[in-house]
Amino acid sequence: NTPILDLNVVSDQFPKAWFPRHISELDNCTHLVTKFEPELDSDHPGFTDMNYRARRKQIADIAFNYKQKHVYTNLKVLIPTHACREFRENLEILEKEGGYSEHNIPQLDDVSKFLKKRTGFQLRPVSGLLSARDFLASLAFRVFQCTQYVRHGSKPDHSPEPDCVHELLGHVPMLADPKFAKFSQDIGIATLGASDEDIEKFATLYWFTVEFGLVKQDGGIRAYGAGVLSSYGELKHALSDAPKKLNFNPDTTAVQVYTDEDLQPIYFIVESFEDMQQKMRQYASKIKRKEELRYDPFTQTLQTLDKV
Ligand code: NLE
Ligand code: FE2
Repeated sequence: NTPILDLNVVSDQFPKAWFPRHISELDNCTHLVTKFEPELDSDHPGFTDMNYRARRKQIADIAFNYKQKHVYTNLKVLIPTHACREFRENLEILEKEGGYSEHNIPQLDDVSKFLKKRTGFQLRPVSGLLSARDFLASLAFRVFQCTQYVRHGSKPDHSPEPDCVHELLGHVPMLADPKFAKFSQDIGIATLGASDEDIEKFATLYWFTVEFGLVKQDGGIRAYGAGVLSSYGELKHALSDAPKKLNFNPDTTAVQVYTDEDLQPIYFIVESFEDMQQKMRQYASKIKRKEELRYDPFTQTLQTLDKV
């Protein structure tokens, strides 16, 4: 009789059968031996030095909260049932060719080259939150401005501000879709030279589509907005019964008040990407502007179209 070895059962024969088998599993190896710490040991030279102890604690927290794969593996569980088709397909390609995996945060430049080949979009590093006018203007050139830092390790499932998780897992897969890339660029072009009031409306439309949009697909509702797709908490919330869901209509969506601090209380659903694109085009054509613009990819220039 050969005994069956179950690695998860702690027996006398195999007292600690589990051990890390991949570098990422070191996330589970965070048990500390508290012996010589300044907080606990009165003989420690730093015991009475409160500044030193506070600094030690800060440094220890960073190490403790370091999670290599938490966000990626959790999101991957929801994606099959919660993300739209275009997102799922492109994430798969990014895993094959773009260096995406739970063990690796790819470099901006590599992802930018990947996107450039697929849809002509390129990523550009940005130091913080840009004004809506500047951010949207860059889309006109198929340039997407990306933050570099990562969210704090103590709150991995939702971040109110963009970070590299949001850019890479939320935006990039959608920007790899040709139709969605065109849609994004069209919003950008529509904002050029617009009044502050119109910029505000376009920024709101962008918010409720590219950032937090939901789409009808395969008989259900799926997420395509990057702010939803990069947040485990928000992705669950968005498709639950908790928030209000309204039909996308540029005229009303453009003036909907929104919060950028927490989970969204309201989402807008589009019938399809084609429908969304067409409605946006109609909306943009009603905006007063001095000139009609077209982007020329050969020279990377915006050209004025002569009015007929
Ligand atoms: N809520 C998103 C996330 O946690 O990834 C970020 C939204 C940025 C607009
Ligand atoms: Fe975003």
